[in-house]
Parts: sequence; structure tokens; C-alpha cells
Amino acid sequence: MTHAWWKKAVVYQIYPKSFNDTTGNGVGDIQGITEKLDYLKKLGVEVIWLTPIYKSPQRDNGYDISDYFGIHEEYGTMEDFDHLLQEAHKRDLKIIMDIVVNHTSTDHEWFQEAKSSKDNPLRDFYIWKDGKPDGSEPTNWQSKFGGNAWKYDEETGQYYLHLFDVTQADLNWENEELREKVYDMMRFWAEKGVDGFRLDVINLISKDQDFPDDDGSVPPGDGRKFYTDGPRVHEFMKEMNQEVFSKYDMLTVGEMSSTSIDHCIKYSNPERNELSMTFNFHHLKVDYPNGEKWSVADFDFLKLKDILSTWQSGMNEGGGWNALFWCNHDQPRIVSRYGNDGKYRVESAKMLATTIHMMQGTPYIYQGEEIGMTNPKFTSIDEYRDVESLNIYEILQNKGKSNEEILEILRHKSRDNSRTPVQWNKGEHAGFTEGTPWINVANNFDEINVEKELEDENSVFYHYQKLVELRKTHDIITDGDYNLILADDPQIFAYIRSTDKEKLLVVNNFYGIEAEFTLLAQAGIHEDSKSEILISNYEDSPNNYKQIKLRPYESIVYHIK
Ligand code: TEU
Repeated sequence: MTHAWWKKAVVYQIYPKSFNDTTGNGVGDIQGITEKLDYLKKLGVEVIWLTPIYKSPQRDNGYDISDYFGIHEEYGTMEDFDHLLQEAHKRDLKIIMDIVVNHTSTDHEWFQEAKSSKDNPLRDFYIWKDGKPDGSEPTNWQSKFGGNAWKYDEETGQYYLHLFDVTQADLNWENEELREKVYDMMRFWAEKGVDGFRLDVINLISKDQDFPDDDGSVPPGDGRKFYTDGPRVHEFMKEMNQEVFSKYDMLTVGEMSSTSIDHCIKYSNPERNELSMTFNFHHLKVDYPNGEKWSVADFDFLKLKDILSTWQSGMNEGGGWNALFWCNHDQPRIVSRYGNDGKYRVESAKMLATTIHMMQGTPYIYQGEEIGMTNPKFTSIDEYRDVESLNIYEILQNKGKSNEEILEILRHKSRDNSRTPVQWNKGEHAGFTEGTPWINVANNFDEINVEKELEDENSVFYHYQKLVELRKTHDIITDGDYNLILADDPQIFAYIRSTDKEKLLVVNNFYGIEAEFTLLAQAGIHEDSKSEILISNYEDSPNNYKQIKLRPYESIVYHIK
């Protein structure tokens, strides 16, 4: 079967700030990425996604862009970027850029113009509203980082909308001229030769133009139902595709906040000409009791299986395409979350990797995940840098929570958990910088680092390398149907991938105690089928797949013909 190239690719996400510093200023840089291309080549990935490297005041680490055509000084220059792209392409590595067009930084010249007066021609590039008759905010919508989503501007006497930080003003997609400017900018990067785009919170760009208050009848009542997968979003995506994506051979992946399968099918079914694929986050909310992120709780394993399986089957049936992932720069480290970052760190990191990499879709590996990096377990609020974490600290304090209680929550939930520097070796600052890192390195770097991983043939790194390779050599991973088995088993996540000719049986023990796996006849595997183990995380996993005594976090993939 022939595939669009991105259906068989694995993407590696780089958060430049924390990747590799070559100048000693404590912040990673573009040259630092170029230096590590051979390392990524060794891992076997084909695509690199760079989170924003544009000019930015860095209130939200680059997701607050002040100039889409320039490079943030700490990261280097446009020449450095061109060099990186060239060196990547030399090695058959592709690069996709992060495009943030739901909002810009309030430092962006468009906003500066817009804010200067009510009749400035660029006023309408953003979303301005009068307050309610009593002067209060136009709606009760909440910012994703806490507090009301509207900010009053003294000079012009109106409010502007910011779904994220107060310095991230939402763009007005109803304005056609704005849309054209955005497409021009995208073409600029495409013309440079980048291979695709990751589109930040792209399903939030179309707002209900009535701007109603949220009456809370649909939880969480923060206004999201009026702008999530909003009224004109698919029209805008088609236009973007027509104006930009269709002119190049690109991978386009949309980050979809609080979305649904139906919408993701629409975004990613090739017949609709919108995007290549979508990220959704439902499987990463099974440790939010009653939808509350800012609390500490075990994850709901049955729900996790159900959500991932529903998306596997649903997207397949609707002709959509999933981006597969456990980790990114907004999520805590998966091994500290659904795995075990103590005694069974290596086993559970490998098990989690296998679980997601044997599914249908395009897998994404977030820097450090491939060596089983953990949450850093910071012990003071002074160690945190993330604007969301700092806001929440204050909000929870005002609600009466103690310092220790809040720190415990942040140790589990803060976005900074995944933003600590990549641990390259056991030298000073884990080999990340010769200066003072902008955020502390996790203190387990002498045990967990790239150098050590590369020396150990049983390391987490080589497990990822093998998973990436298997996707290239076995089309069934891309094409096979997905069927969950033992849906109610409280410890085992097992599923079968199948085509007419072959099957993969994927069996994972998600816990640190033994589990008994029995293959039932309903699974549809013939008695006399031949099998081999494709990958496992214990050296001596049993060949007989019908009855298995799984050890802690044991994970085995059988190839059955
Ligand atoms: O994130 C969007 C988003 O909604 C979340 O993942 C967000 O971080 C989380 O809900 C907060 O609890 C994207 C980027 O990935 C993130 O880093 C940016 O901060 C955000 O958009 C704004 O651009």
C-alpha cells in the first residue's frame, strides 16, 4: 500500500529552550539542535517538530510571538536556522514549525497598532468589546491560565480577549485581511523549505460572534463551548489548506483543545482538505478527578483504555488520522505519571512506549522521553518558570491551600515537569550548558542520561529505536485494524492489530505486580498460528502467547501469521 509519507513517519519534538545550549547563556539554541542531528538520526525518527523559535518576549516560552519573521535572539539567527534546515535535509530529516495564530504577543506590532486607537486600521485584527453596562468584563469566559479571559485597556476604554496569558491577545479570524497576512506568513516558511506545520490550538480560532456568557449548563462552564471547534473553524481550515498547504507536500498537525472525534475526523480526513492529523488530549485527562487538573490522583486505567481505543476505532472508521503521543512540553513526564519512575522506571518507560507506538497513527516522541526522563520533583516555588504554574500557585494560595499542598500538586501537574534540560551526560548541568541553566536540571541526571543510554544495549533508547524501526518494516502497524481485548481487565492493556494476512498481539501490564493473561477464543486467533516476538521489555518473555504470567510492567508484541 502506498501512504502519504507522514503516515509512516515518527516525529521528534524539540523544545529548543531546554534542548542543548552551545553559547553558555543557559538557554538552548538552534546551533545546539544542529549539533544533535546525528543523535536523532540514530534514533531513527524522520521528522523534527520545533516549538516556537520566533521573536518573542518569552512570557509563554515563545507561544507569545512578537515577530513571525524573525528568530528569538537567545536561539540564534535566521542564518543559524537556514543552516539547521540544510543540515537536516542533508540527513533526510524533515523539520516542521510551530505556528501560533490563535493569538500573538501584545508586543506584536499589529497589537501595538490596534491598541493605539479605536479607529486604527488594525484594530479589528484583535477581539475588542465594550464592558457590560456595569463596566465588568464582556463575558464570564475564563483564561486557560486562570482568571477572566478579558483585559481592560484604559486608553481606549474597551476589553480585548486573551484565552491564554494576558500578553497573548486573540486574533480576530473574522477579519479577511488578517487571514491573508497569516497565510502570507505560512508561505514564507513553506518557501524556505520547511516540511510542515504544527498548528497551536488551531480549533479555537473561530469564536461565536454573539459572545454569550456561559451559564455553566455544560461543564466546565468557562466559555469554551463558544469557541472550541467554533462555527467557522472548518471553513477557515479549508481556506488555509487551499491557500497554503495544498501548494506543498506538507505534514500538518493541529493541536485540538477539548475536541471531539467527529471534529477530528473532519479536520483530518484527506477528502476534506484540511489537515493531515490531529492531537487530542482526552487520554491525558484520566488523572483529573471530576475534570480538575490541579489535584493529585491516581489515573483511571479503564478509562484510559477506553478513550485510546475509542479514538483508534473512531478515527479509522471515519477516515481520520491520529497523532499518537504521551508527552509534550505541556504534560508531565509519562513515566512519572502512568508508569513508575522508581524501581521499574526502565520497564515501565518501555511498556508505555510500546503501548502507544503499536497503535495506528503518527507517533511523536518528546525530547528526553526516549531515555525515560522523569518529573524533576522540585521542592520550592522558586524553581518554577512556567507562567501557568506561577498563576496557579497564586490562585490556589488565595483559595487557602498551603505552600506544601500546592508544591505537591505542581510536582505532579506543572508543565515545567517536562521542560527541564535534556540530560546528555553526567557532567555539570547534565551536559546541557556551561552556564547556569534557565531552569534547574532534574537531580537524577547521573543515572539517567543519553551517554549512559547509548552504552547500554538494553536501554530505553534502544527500545524506542526498535519501535521506530518496526513501524518502517511492518505495514500492519500503519494499516491494521485495532481491537481492544480484555477491556475490563484492571491491569492489562491488550489489543490486536489485524489485516487479512497477519496480526499483532500487543500485551502490556500497566502495574508493578504480576498479572495473568489468557487469550480468549473471541480474539479470533487460530490455534495453529505461527508466532514470533517482535519486541518486549524482558529478555526472556515467553513465546507462548495463549497463557502468560506477566511480570511487573511486562510488555510483549507477538507477530502472528
Ligand atoms: O497549548 C494549548 C493548551 O490548551 C494546553 O495544552 C495548555 O498548555 C494547557 O491547557 C494548560 O493547562 C498550546 C501550547 O502547547 C502551550 O505551550 C501554550 O502555552 C498554549 O498553546 C498557548 O499558546
